[in-house]
Amino acid sequence: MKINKIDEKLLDYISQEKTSGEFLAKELGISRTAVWKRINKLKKYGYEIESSKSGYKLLKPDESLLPNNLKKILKTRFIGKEYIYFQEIDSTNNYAKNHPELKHGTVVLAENQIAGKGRKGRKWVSAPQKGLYFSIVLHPQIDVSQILKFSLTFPYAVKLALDKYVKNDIYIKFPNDLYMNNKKFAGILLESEIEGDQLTRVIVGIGINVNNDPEDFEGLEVPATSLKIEEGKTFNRAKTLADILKYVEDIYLQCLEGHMDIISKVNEILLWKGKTVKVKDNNSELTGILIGLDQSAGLRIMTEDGEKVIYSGDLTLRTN
Ligand code: BT5
Repeated sequence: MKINKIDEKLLDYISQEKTSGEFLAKELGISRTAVWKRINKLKKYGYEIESSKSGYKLLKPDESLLPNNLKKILKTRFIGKEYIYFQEIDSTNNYAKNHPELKHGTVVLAENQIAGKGRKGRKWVSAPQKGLYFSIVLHPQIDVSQILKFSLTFPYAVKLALDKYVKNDIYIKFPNDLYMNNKKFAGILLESEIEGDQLTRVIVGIGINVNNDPEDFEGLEVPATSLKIEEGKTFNRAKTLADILKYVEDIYLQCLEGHMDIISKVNEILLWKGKTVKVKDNNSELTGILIGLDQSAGLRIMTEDGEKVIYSGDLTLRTN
């Protein structure tokens, strides 16, 4: 469900001060009962709204991911200038894919995804109102051969943005998951459109467990965690999102202009370097010591048969 303009206006009023139902009804051109119904709907979606005889007041307004709040704190030039906000959707990546008209830099965000996607048809579990689930639409015009290197921009930018707020070290698991204390707290799904040998449109889907609780990960096959669980505090999601978008923009531009050696940067924080890992890709599997990234962002693995470089696959730590 998309929060419509009337909901947004209503939230804008009650985020500033306690506002009477009568005033809201007049300003929004709806009845007082309709105001009350909308307030109840918003409460159901997780907004903390204080209601009393004298009116309504939104609690913690600076933490809301609503467009009016994000715009106040966003410091980017083009990423997030167009911002589409959903209370609930199937998948923000699907929405972006199905809307080719979306401009370069558009961000699509949802408080809840009922069919959040991972890679290879896997699922991304999106606990409502607790994480950050969004897609960035980019029109990069780069050579297809650069995709893997280009894809490192996003986990690296997320790591740098979060480093300011966290005590734990953040690692990147090839190709672009984010880990803390050997547990996954964020995943990235890139969906690309290619014309000739040019990458013309990329949808960068980013899912981050921010204030998620342990029970939100029940049934997952990988050890999962959230920033709140590892850091023992609740995060302001709006501020976190604004910072991430700023870092994504900066690193994206630096990489495109050739001012950053993203491969070396990621190499420094690559998860499981020096450890024995298993890499599974479709029907093949190999085991060896993870050496690091090569110049094309492929993963170097020292196997019993010598060094191999892989460009895709799922990594696990060999435990025996
Ligand atoms: C990913 O895939 O990690 C990419 C996830 C991208 C999610 C974002 S949310 C916004 C945008 N819209 C979408 O529909 N998707 C993107 P992959 O590497 O294939 O990992 C998927 C696996 O991670 C699953 O099979 C689970 O084992 C695990 N998983 C699922 N939900 C998780 C969560 N919330 N936290 C940690 N692990 C999770």
